[in-house]
Amino acid sequence: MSVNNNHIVGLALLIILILGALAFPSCADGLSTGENITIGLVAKDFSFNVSTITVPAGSHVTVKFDNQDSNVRHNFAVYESAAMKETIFKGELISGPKTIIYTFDAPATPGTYHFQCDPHASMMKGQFVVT
Ligand SMILES: [Cu+2]
Repeated sequence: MSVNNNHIVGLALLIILILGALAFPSCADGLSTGENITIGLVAKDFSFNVSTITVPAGSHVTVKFDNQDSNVRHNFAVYESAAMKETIFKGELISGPKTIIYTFDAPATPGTYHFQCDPHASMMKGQFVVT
């Protein structure tokens, strides 16, 4: 009795390819190969819960933003610096208490950028570090 080994090997390779595709889904835009990063960010009493956010260059960033201030509009926005000459991401303002999911791609160039809440930039700000 003979077993078709080539068929078994082919099937095993196919399974490996499928598992690989599931483990490393392609990015939505189909262009970047950046990894996915999820960050939890809380706004409370006109303050963010973190002062530094660090992400890999070119990563797909998901920010789960939790605005806990009742009837206060906050957002999360990233700029090249506090001068705000270049906008990297500008999240929609939401009035608390509410959560929202923001998604954007981190800059491809490593460096120290700036994040803030636009209406309260003097109080709600930090470093957005790209490595
Ligand atoms: Cu704010």
